[in-house]
Formats: sequence, structure tokens, C-alpha cells
Amino acid sequence: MELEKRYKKYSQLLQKHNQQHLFTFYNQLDKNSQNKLLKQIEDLNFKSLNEKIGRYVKNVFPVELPAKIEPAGVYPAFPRSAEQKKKYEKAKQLGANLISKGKVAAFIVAGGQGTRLGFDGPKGDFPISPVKNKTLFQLFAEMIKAAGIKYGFKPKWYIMTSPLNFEQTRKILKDNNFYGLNAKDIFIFQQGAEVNLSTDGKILLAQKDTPAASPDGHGGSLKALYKSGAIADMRKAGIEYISYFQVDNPLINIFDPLFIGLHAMDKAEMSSKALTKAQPFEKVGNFCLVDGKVTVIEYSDLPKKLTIKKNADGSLVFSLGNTAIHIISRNFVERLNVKGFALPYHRAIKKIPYVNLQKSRIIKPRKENGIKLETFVFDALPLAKKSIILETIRSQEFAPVKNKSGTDSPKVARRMMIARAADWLREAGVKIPRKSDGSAGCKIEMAPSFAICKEDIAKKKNKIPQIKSGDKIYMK
Ligand code: UD2
Repeated sequence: MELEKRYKKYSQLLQKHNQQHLFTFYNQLDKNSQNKLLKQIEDLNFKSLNEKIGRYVKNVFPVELPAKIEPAGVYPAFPRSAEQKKKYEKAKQLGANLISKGKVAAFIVAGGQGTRLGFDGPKGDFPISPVKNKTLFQLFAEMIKAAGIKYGFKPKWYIMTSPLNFEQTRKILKDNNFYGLNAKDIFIFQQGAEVNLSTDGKILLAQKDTPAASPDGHGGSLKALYKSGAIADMRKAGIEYISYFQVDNPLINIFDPLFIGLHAMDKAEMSSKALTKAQPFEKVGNFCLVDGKVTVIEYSDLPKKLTIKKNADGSLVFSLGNTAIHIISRNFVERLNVKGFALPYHRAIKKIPYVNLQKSRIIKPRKENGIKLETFVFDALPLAKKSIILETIRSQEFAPVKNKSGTDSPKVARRMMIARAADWLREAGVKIPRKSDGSAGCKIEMAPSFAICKEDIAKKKNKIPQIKSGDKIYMK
């Protein structure tokens, strides 16, 4: 349809939905920009837009919590009975078997930017390793490559970016020769976006020809995996399990036979790893049981009474924190998409730059002025027919890099990377120099090619040098 006709059609539609301000500058735009704006308006789903405005802008209700919230059951990190030990051993074997048959793929949600770290660019490009300063992306790529060699299969890596950092991420991977992986084994795709709304339900304009929008949250991955063709690609490659992880955790164990094996054995559809919270109010989601379904309730939403509730032995009743590490069955993602599903939106009130319609220029607001809507992947847990949780040990698998300093900072993550390497070496009988506070008296970086789990060390013992206090050691 020619421009003029499309303009007329959408003018009426925008008017009907009270969004006609989007055309304020239409007549000032050149043909390309007019076309660009029309295309973005054509992509809007007005029915769901109205629902969102009604539910998340105009009539906002406080988060409705279920009446009965119970703690969720968990497989402990170490088996507690002979029977459980047997099950874990079987699961490990099954998991290793599934990995070596190429039935498990790595999947990273990498839509996030390094903004909170004061880093300009995709967070995956943030340098983190303690000796070589490798980036998060490089570490993950090396872990994936090492798993391929260890288990004798051709690993595939699915990478979801946001529309904002897609090109940049692609360039980073390409410029670094895909960190030694095969380009054709990497499938990179974009998540969806959600328009940003003013507090009175109007779509904000980011530019005169562009409605303001932001990534639709990591929950968008479940739709984007399907829409992008990643799921079809997995099916073709015989991949049945998706190992989901976040871009911020350099201690992730991507191919964990025990976790994969337990998920498969129990015929679960979406499973999670949990850690024991460091303190009741730690900023991680809480694993709970609601109507018999595993459900994550964000730290900000769990009532204080439950957050601090203790068992007779003094431990927290709601002790299981969300690490955002999941195994998701490919079938589950297919089923959701074929049947149709919707995850709830979470709203965040933010400072969103916008074009002021009267002043006709971009304003960077000092106060919160708009609403961003996101979905969260863990809200899919209750949709799974079965969901298991495996406890993990923080020092072994969870060092998220989120803040510039303090908790979850690069400094803490680097310290934890060194501590884990020292731990693995110590367990293999290697003497580690210690500082007076017990921490490692040396800097160690263990490349994934050296070990992706502590059991790998045994085979490398002859490659381990003597470690002296103050040493800076890189093992590959
Ligand atoms: C998340 C969890 C929290 C806990 C914690 C563990 C939420 C709301 N909270 O906190 O419960 O599990 O992680 O570390 O998730 N991402 C995208 N696209 C988006 C938004 C995010 O790909 O549109 C990715 C992002 O690149 C990162 C991950 O999702 O890998 C988590 O995002 P975040 O850093 O915003 O989550 P955070 O730290 O609030």
C-alpha cells in the first residue's frame, strides 16, 4: 500500500486507540522516515496494547500473592541417603550420555548491557577473568568448546541478544573469531521489544519517527527461541535439552551431567538450580510452591513475615534463591508456542528519554516519567508439567557480575574465580599458599581448557606447577 493510504488507515486506528500523537511530526519527516514510522505502527498489536495499558498503567493493583505459599522441595547438592546417592550416580551417567549424544545445547540470555557496571557495550564483552582478563563471552565460549572435547560432541550455542545490542554482539563474536568455536554452531537471535508508555498510557516517542521501546525481558526468550527458528534448528540437530544461563555468571557450569540427568530422569520440563540464600533479604528470587507448582516470588514481593520465617533448627523456611540457571526441555518451549501462552508483565517505572510534542525536542527526564514492561523466564515454571530444583553451592557456581562495587561486583567475582580454582587444586592434593584470612595467597586462573569441573583436575596433575605465595598462574 502506498504511504498516503497507510497513513490514513493508521491515523484512524491511532485515533481510535488514543495514540494519535505518534503522528505529531509525520508531515515533517522525509519519505524514508515516514515509512519507518508506519512500519513500527503496523507492528503494534492494539488489542494487547489496550489490555496492557488497562492492567499495568491505568488500574494498577498491588502484586497479588497467592493465599498459600509453601517452600519448594529440592534435591540437595550432595545426596543424603544411600538411595539418593544411587539416583545421583545414575543421573550423572544419563546426563553425560545425553551430552555426548549432542542432546544438550547451551543457551545464553545476553540482552543486558553493562550499564550498571559503568561499561558501555553488551555485558558479555565485560573483561572478568583474574589473570588474562578474558571477557564473559570468551569464558563461556571456551567452556562450551571444552565440553565438546570432553564429551566428544559438537556443541551448539544459542545466543539471545536484545534488539539494541544484536549488531554489536555479532561484531564482537566475529571480530574474535567466535573464540575458537565454529561460526555455524552459533545461532544468534534477537528477543522482542515492548513499547514504553507514559504514566497516562501514551506510547512515548524516542525520536520523531520512532516509538520508544525496550527489550521484553528474559521471559521473551521463550517466544524468541521459537520465532527466530532456534527451536526448529534444535529439532533438526536432535537437541532435546536447553541449558539456560545468564550473561553475568562466570562460574556457570553449562554442561552439568547431574542437573541434566535429574531433569531427564524425572521427566521435568523446566528445572532450576537454587542456592541457599546468604541472608533472608538477599536480592534473588525465592523458590516457593504455589498450588503444587514451583514458582519464583521475587525478593521484593515475598512478604517480610515469610522472608524471615525460620524452621525449628534456625534455618530459613524460604531459603532457596534463584540462580537463573535452568534446564528447559525443547518440547516444552514448542508446546507453549504452539498452544499459545502469555507470561505476566512486570512493570518498572523509569526515566525514559522522549520527544516533547510541544517543544519538538528530546528531553532526558530527571524524574521517572514512564513505564517499561518486561516478562521473566521463571514465570514459565508453573506452566511446566514437572519442575525440579537442584541445590548448588555458591562458591562453585554463582558469582554474578552486576554492580560496579560491593556485592556482586567484578572484584568479588574475580576473587571467587580464584577461590574456586584454588579449591579444586587443593582437593586434588595441591598445596595452595594462603593469606592470614585463609584466602588464596596467589592469583590463579584456570582456563576451561584445563578443567570445567573439579574431576577434570585429576588427569592434569602432572601439568600443575608448584605454587608459591604471590604467584600469578594461568593454567590451560
Ligand atoms: C535476576 C533475577 C533474580 C536472580 C538473579 C540471579 C530477575 C527479575 N531477577 O536479577 O531473581 O535470579 O538474576 O543473578 O530476573 N536479559 C535479557 N533481556 C532482557 C533482560 C535481561 O537477555 O530484556 C538477561 C540479561 O542479559 C542477564 C539476565 O537476563 O543475562 C538477567 O537480567 P538482570 O541482570 O536484569 O537480572 P537481575 O540481576 O535483576
